[in-house]
Amino acid sequence: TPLHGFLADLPKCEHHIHLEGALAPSLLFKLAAKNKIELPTDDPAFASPEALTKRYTNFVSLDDFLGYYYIGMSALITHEDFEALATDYFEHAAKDAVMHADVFFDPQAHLSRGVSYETVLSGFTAARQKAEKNLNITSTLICCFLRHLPVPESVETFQLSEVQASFASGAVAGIGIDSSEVPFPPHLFTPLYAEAAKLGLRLTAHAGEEAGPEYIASALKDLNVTRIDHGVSLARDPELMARVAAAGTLLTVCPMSNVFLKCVKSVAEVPIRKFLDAGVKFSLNSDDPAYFGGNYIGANYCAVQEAFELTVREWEGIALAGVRGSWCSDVRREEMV
Ligand code: ES4
Ligand code: ZN
Repeated sequence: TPLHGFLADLPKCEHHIHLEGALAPSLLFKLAAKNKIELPTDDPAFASPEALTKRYTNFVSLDDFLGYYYIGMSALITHEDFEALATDYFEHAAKDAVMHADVFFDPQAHLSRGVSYETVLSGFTAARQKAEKNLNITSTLICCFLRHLPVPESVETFQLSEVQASFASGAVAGIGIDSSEVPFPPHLFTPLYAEAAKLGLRLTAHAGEEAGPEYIASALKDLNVTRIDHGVSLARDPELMARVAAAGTLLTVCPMSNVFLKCVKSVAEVPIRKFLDAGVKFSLNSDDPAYFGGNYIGANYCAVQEAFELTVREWEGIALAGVRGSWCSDVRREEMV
């Protein structure tokens, strides 16, 4: 790629990475063996890490991927498992010159398996502290709620004393919604976001990945989000796109994820040029790098460059929007500009 060295060294902020989506097949098999978790015996994809890696290149949809994503995380049991998972992510991020990452996690997917919130949070927190000290990567946690589960369950999880404590301490800075998008429109989660807003939490939501722009409009109007995760379908509604540009809402775009999950046929179909022309702010992100060909943030930057041949000035604009849109401290932000 032209600009390859420039893009590799460009300081990056990542805003759309599910820590559970950083679980590589090799670590998955290692943890399953250690924890005596039986992986499915009726799916040949689980014959070996190599077979699983190959299966991960053939997802047909978001829901097809999510089936593997939830099986994968069944191997995560102890504090050390969660710490190892997040450390693996931060080590990859360091190689791609990431300075700050706002990272998602899915507590309901662990609580339902009998893994405590304390185990998940303490494992991730240990990895974050080491990443800050050893790799100079700061990070913020975003607690995601699963939209395929009943809304009252998300509110109950949100109200748990240990979850509330993680908000009060600042360990978790914001909330999001993820998992199956259709038929679970954002407005269903209005009660959850109303509670989060009362606590002054940062608000984001996955929208416009498989669903149309009406899901993006609902996330903005009903949930009051300041970010949209994905947002690829925004370009189908120019009037809404102009409103998003005027509001300064950040889209956390994941180009290679969109290709792997068949939301688009190629990275060239992701409306990067339309967003630039309309003045929509966006960042580029890896989403679930271990499931999408081992493509971390740097590979996503390169794929966008190959498809769009952006200028150095355009890349500087993208990098700056990422710093300005990060949910880091203002002290850290000043260090990054
Ligand atoms: C996800 Cl790509 C994507 N979309 C929605 N939910 C998710 N959870 C993990 N990755
Ligand atoms: Zn995502």
